[in-house]
Amino acid sequence: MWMRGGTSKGAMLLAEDLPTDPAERDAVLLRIMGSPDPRQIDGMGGADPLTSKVAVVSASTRDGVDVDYLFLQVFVDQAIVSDSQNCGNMLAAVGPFAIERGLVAPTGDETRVTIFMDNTGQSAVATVQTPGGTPSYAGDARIDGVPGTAAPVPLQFRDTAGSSCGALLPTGNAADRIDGVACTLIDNGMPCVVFRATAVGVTGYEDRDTLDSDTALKARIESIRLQAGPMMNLGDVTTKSVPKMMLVAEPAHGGAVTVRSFIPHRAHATIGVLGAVSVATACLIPGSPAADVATIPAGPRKTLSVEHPTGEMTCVLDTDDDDQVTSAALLRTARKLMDGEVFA
Ligand code: NQM
Repeated sequence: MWMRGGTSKGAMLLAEDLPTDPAERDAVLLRIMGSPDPRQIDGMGGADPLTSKVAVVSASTRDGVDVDYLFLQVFVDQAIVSDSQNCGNMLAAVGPFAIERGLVAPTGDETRVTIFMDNTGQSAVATVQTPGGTPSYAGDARIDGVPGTAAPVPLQFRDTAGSSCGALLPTGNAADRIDGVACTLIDNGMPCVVFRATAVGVTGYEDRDTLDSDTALKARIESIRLQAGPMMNLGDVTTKSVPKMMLVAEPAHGGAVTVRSFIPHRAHATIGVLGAVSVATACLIPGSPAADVATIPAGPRKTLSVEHPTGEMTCVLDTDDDDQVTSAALLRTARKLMDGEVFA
């Protein structure tokens, strides 16, 4: 099944339909997407990392969990399939897909689907609209980066701190200096390097194409990324899609913070879900470059509007008495686009 999940799009596959050997599986996925090729002309991929994504789903044997979800990023112009990151946008499609394929039985007008995210070992809960016992994709929810409206798919995350890096702040510091740039190395569901856009010579308000065509900027960001990887317990990240690079600036439209992200070699059209949670969390850490530019609401439940190139993403963060983030919630939508047979 081909689905849009949030502001991403890709293949939704049952684990049982793929080879069990990872090398064989990856070869099949490269063929399906048409990689490596900048145009992905011989496959289904959309010549963009945001439309070259795969969700592998299976019924779960874990207590309290409905389905297991493995996210795979198929690189566009390299023969790489990476499981080094999670994807909260494609996650929005997993609940409806699991119901469509009969892995989860609908429970009235709404069905809560608990999803184990294999890449990082945490669970998320997606609430799917199921009037009449089937997923409904039509509705009034609007998310920036997607035209029109659709049925809401709220996502809730818990215990995402240190998902891939072992700790929220893998170096223990609010800020580290790499190539002279103050950076927060953080992982609240997505390993991210957060630094001021002005520290690398841009404003943070540029559009995607302007950032994507700036090869000198990209080289500077990649140098920081390659040094940050081992500091974040990620090892050599040359062929990995993490950490994501997050350029922050003061909010421009009444939100909490402005972000331009690199994922990691292309600029993002919007922002990743867990990427946004990680940046929003960085905004709450005194002494971080994000806290320097952010406007933070008071109170234990913080609604942070993260501004991105085509709008904003609202993250609702719950914090404890020490201002530590304990859970995060976001609104996404998803849509079934095609169900059929793909030829590898
Ligand atoms: O951060 C793109 C996306 C993502 C990831 C990326 C995502 C997340 O927008 O949870 O959703 O960062 O590669 O799909």
